[in-house]
Amino acid sequence: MNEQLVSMITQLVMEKMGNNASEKSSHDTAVPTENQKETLIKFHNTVANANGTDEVANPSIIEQSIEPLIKLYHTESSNDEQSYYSTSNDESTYTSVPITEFKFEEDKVSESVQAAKKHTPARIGVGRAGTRPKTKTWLKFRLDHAAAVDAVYGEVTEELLQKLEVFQVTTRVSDKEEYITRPDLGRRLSEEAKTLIQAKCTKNPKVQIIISNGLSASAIEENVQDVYLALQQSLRNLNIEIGTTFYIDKGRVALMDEIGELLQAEVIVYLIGERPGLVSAESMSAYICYQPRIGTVEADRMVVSNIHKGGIPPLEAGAYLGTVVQKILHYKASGVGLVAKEG
Ligand code: B12
Repeated sequence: MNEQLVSMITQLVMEKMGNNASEKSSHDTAVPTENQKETLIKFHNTVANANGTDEVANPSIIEQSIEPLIKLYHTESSNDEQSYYSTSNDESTYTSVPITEFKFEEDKVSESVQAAKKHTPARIGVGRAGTRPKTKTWLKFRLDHAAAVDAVYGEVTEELLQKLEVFQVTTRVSDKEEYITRPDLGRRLSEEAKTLIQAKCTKNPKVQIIISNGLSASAIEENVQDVYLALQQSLRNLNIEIGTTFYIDKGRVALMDEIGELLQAEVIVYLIGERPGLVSAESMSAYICYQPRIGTVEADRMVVSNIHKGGIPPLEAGAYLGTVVQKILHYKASGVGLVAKEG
């Protein structure tokens, strides 16, 4: 439905509600002939019919027995402009209604809020309609929320894993509900995973790269190819040897400790989907740790977060991660330990 028509309908209904139907406008002259008419919309008085009974429950009865309150016709005028005409059951003549273009009311925000809006995609200064959010704000919120749910419940495709040439392992989590409610199970490998990793991976790697959907499969789908490619190139340029990369379904960050223990990796770079917010559902993080082992404290981990096209560009992030790994290997520490050693 176009905006002009919405505006027209709104105006007609408001006139009817205000009993202004008899007030004719200056456009009241044009009366469409029968062959010009194409009934677009009929408005019935569904609150109460002539007998005072409510017939909303059965629209077919309304259709057959009661004249609509307003009928709206569409005609093409000679200069190809759209025109709409209305008739109503309490008037004997056709009435054309002046068409004014519909526009959303501009948001009135102070200069300081306008300045702040330039620096953040956060929902600030979005106005309100009475006590509620405006329709466009509400629809955007619903869209972003739906994208967040899709990201959490979605899966990384087989096709992507094949392109990355990685094999897949599982954690102790059986499904998404359990993944969300039992983070501890996402921090432990399944027995099959341990066997597979030991069979397929190079032991004692300088750098072990691992990938997991975590809390956003969309983040991995969108970013991992570019980040992985740039990270591999960066590490190769720095002559840092990479182990055998693999993919973990439903992993949590601290799972890197068990993997570090199993493979005796010097550094682990863990590419994982971030919990989606309502700004981006496609944001990926890289968690890095020097010699992660069972019992590693959180302070020894580092994170490069917000990797997506609206944040840190994936290629840039990959290249940067290589230099972080180099520094970690040099100082033999990560996180707070690295900061302390760097001085
Ligand atoms: C959820 C969350 C938390 C939760 C984690 C609890 C949990 N069990 O989920 C809580 C509230 C505890 C938390 C704490 C902190 N967080 Co936090 N957190 C996040 C958030 C919103 C999502 C993380 C996520 O999706 N992880 C992926 C899932 C799959 O991982 P997970 O295994 O379920 O959870 C682990 C990680 O989330 C990790 N983690 C969470 N935050 C941080 C921060 C750092 C520096 C590290 C190394 C790890 C880490 O700890 C969890 C348990 O192992 C991110 C925002 C983002 N855009 O990523 C910020 C974010 C990662 N956190 C941040 C910060 C600064 C912190 C704190 C240092 C705050 C503080 N001053 O205390 C602490 C550090 C905690 C730590 N583990 O070392 C920053 C990191 C900035 C940076 N680039 O260094 C982020 C990016 C937020 C931001 N925009 O500022 N965080």
